Amino acid sequence: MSLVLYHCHEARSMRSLWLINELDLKAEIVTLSFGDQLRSDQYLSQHPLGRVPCLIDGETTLFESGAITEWLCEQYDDKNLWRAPGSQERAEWLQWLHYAETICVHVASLTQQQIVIYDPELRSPTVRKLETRRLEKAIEVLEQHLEERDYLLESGFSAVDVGIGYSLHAARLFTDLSQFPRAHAYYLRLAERSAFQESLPEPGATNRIYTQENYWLENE
Ligand SMILES: N[C@@H](CCC(=O)N[C@@H](CS)C(=O)NCC(=O)O)C(=O)O
Repeated sequence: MSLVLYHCHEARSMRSLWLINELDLKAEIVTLSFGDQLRSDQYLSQHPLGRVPCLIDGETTLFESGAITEWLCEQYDDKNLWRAPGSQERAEWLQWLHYAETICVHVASLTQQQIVIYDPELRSPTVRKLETRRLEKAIEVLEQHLEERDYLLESGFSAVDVGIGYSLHAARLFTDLSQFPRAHAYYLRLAERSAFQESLPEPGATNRIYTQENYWLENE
């Protein structure tokens, strides 16, 4: 096995890095800055849009964090993080695998509004409000689901908690997670995992997308 993961601090590639850590896999992690390095010819030859994550596994190159989750589980899971076709929780596992992106599209839009669009004059308070509300509605679904369980699947922690856990990690920058007590407790439970902590940027790391504790307080 020879794995290379292209990563930016706290981008969606954190899902892949966290899962690599959960599975105890050896991988070369190439951390790129969120900017010009994503647009180099070398990187564009791996990922046609110049985004992260991108995983190279021997002869196989994959982008899309959900596909990478599925691939890593399918190839290497020995910790019961996958639910294979035919298993009882397969449909639920697939649903949450992709629901992670339903949450993240709103985070991506808010990141664009509050960070990528540098000139405040060009930002839209209407888009920000709309996307924040849509993000909160998406988290409310988790809040209901977590009523009688600690993890998304009844059988316990699995790779889909990594996908959704990252989405909450990013979402907490744009809305106050404490208004969703169960989802918040779930996030804090996940954030205690050593594999999660090992996928965070080192203290003092540069090239971070997110440099503030949160971006919602400044809008209140
Ligand atoms: N659906 C894709 C989204 C990938 C994506 O948009 N990644 C962002 C970081 S979170 C990125 O690389 N953005 C850089 C850019 O758009 O230039 C996935 O889950 O992998």
